[in-house]
Amino acid sequence: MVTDCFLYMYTAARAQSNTVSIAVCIVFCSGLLLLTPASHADEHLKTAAQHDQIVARFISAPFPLEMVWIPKGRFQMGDSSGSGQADERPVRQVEMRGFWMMRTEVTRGMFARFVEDTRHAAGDRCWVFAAGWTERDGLGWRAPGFPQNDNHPVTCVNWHDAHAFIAWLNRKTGETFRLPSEAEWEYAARAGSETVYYMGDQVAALCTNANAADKRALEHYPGFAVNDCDDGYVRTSPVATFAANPWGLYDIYGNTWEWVEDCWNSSYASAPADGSAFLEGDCSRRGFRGGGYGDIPYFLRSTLRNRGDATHRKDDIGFRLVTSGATASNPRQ
Ligand SMILES: [Ca+2]
Ligand SMILES: [Ca+2]
Repeated sequence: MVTDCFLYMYTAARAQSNTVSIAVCIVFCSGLLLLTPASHADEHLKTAAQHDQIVARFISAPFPLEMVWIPKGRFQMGDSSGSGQADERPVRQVEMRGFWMMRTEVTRGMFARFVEDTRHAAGDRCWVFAAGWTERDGLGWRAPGFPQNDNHPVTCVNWHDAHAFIAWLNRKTGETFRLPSEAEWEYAARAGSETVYYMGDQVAALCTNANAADKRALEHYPGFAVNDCDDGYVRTSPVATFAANPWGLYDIYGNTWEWVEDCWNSSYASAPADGSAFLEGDCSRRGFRGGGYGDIPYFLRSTLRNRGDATHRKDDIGFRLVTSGATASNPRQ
């Protein structure tokens, strides 16, 4: 009830750009939340399955844009299960504020709308995997080298393309969308879990929850140690084809890797503990998280870190957006 209230009232209020309406929405929905039994609210942050998803439709955007509320909390960031790599350590506690996160990756259709408006040049070369990574001419987000429609995640976009998209969308909407910090990404992917994957330590469920390297992917990646199942896709799938994580995020594992804001650091030794991006270190390289359609289960772990040259476009890296701009509108803060 609180979710529906917030969604519809917030959407209507924003449609009118009416601060009084937004204020009424906040007060009314906050009242409903206070009527929610305390025991349920207490367990909200502990038990992912009971997460009361609050969804906002940002109707000022030039395409359907839904974001889910990621609640405030604290978590152990990094290799808490002991199965990771040195760059996932030291494990540290991070205090998180709540924020909104896109339910899906940015789609090719969304990116096309941006390019149509701005004539942004996103290059005509893209890195592809063929017995090792190689940069090929004549490939790009419109044609990454495999079939896509507008509902697939955009690929062959670098970190700067993502920032150009964000600047355009913020101009169009008056919002403050941005890339997630690495801490925000991991916190949202974990959805309260402390296991290797949000659904546990085993990989058996991956074909239900993610488009990654499965038996079908052997067509393109012969010899890989793939998931022992068939998820139906060798390359990208339409977003939200697979089950969402407990906090309502689709394809948080697999489909495409997702750029984060942080500069690359090979350790968490001096990383921020407040959920903000780590903006020191090697800023010519930026992080990306979650694994892609061609990755084996090890690379889909919640804590796995990857990084690349911020100018490189690869056919398995995309992005999704977050915003803290509506934080004050949320009754839980
Ligand atoms: Ca697959
Ligand atoms: Ca993804």
